[in-house]
Amino acid sequence: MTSTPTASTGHRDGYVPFPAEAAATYRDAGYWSGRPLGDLLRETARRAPDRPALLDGATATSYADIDAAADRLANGLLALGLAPGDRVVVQLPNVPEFLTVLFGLLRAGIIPVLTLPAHRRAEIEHLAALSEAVGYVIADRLGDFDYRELAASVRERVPSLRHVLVLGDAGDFTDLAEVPRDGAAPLPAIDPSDIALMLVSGGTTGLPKLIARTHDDYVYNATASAAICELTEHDVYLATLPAAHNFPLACPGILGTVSVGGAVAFVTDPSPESAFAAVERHRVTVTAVVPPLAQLWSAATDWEEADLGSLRLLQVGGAKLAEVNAREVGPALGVTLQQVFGMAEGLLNYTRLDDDTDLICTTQGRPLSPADEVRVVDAAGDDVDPGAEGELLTKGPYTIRGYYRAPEHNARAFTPDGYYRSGDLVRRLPSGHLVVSGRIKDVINRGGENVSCDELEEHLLAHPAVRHAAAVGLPDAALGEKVCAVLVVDGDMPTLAEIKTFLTERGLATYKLPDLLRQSDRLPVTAVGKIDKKALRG
Ligand code: OOB
Repeated sequence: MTSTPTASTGHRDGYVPFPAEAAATYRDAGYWSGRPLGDLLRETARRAPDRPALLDGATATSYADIDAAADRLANGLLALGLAPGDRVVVQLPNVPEFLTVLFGLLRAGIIPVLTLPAHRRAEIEHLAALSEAVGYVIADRLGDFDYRELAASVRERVPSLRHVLVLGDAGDFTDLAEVPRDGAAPLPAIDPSDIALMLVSGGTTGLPKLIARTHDDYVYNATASAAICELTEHDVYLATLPAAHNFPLACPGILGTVSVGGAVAFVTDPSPESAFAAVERHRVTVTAVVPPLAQLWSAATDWEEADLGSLRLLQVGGAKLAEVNAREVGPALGVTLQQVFGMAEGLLNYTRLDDDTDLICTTQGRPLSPADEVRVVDAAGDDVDPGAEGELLTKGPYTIRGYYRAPEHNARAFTPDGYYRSGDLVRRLPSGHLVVSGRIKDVINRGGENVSCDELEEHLLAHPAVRHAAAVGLPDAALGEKVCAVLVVDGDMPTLAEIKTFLTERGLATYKLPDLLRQSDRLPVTAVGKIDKKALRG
């Protein structure tokens, strides 16, 4: 007799669950619907089997076909010996197979650990060891990077890793296409309060942390986001940012689009040339980008010829979009701009589609859910006056209560009553919209005066020659730290004296003026494309 497999509980060691009382509230209020994440695809496939789920080149794959492929892969993975509750590191570029792999794992109750294509040995080894991953799914190569070499070295160092599954030329490993597709193993019953998948923190210090998201919370994350963005089955979502990142995955992203029966397309190269061609070809209506990319796309409309007429909504988030840039995006690309201030830990803030232009261009949105609890506090942890700057603390129906297997860090990163300390400095407007003013730690201490990097960068960007700007503190014998501005410019590099005059005319205090300027061709970026301050400080 075959019995339905259930997950062993090992994967829950080191998981911080929602307290029972909070969980009951979220369930009773309907935020948690009790559905496994894999059912988002199942439900759409039942309702609209023939609608296109995936657009790739000239091919459209239907919901029914993707649904069946996910089941077959789930069966095959179980037949290979993987078990519900196991963790599998997934590191794929933005290829169509991402969708089947993700849903295949979810259907088998196997927990994907979603890493980014730009992660390298230090991160993958750490994440595989921390999650005690038994599997690692990669593509053979991307550009001139060979993931099989990375897998070989990770496998040597992480004893739990038994299966390396490769999309493309598998070499010594297992070809993903050869995972048995005729397995008859029954798919496990999924507990919706259990861990669905793990995201990697975008944290600015130390090694990345694992963020375990439950079926209940992530279904809500994706479906409520789809509602805010008014996604319908007529929408086509382009995964421009790495698909494993929370923003393109579920805000509303790929999962939100699947939940309403829209179509998803992928690009591995987010440059205007490649992304605009994809927009034109697939009649893309929605996509999400980080601010440097939004700027590049806006500028590129001057020279790229592609027809972007289908695009209705451009979501920009992941880092602060300066007001000057925000004002350009909508008119340049002919879209509604939506600012999204989110975090893999949970809380999402969106400007609403019908917010007025000033709100859209000067704020980073307001919380997604009526059940999101947001506090803005001072250094002592007390609520600041309305409208004043402070650190954002939050808890709610889709915000974690602790990182996975990180008890010491959790003691600092969460308050005793369960709020996540975001480290983000914000001001809250009477409408509930938040204005992000920096990171607690992204401050230069110049002879005892605090200079907010974000504030200085915003002023630098207003200079007509400055395309990108980053302010960093450099060690200084006299001052402790001095202010260095790294600039990417169009045309001639302004002199330090010119920049100082410009900033002074904008009313900036003298102690905030840069002590030195550096010119750069490009600023270093993180795995998802945000400006990498850590690397700049070197
Ligand atoms: C998103 O998620 P993460 O986990 O990569 O990074 C989160 C951090 C936030 O704590 C904040 O410091 C920064 O990135 N951030 C923003 C921002 N959006 C994120 N800072 C200023 N303005 C914004 N609009 O980056 C993320 C996750 C889901 C949706 C969107 C972004």
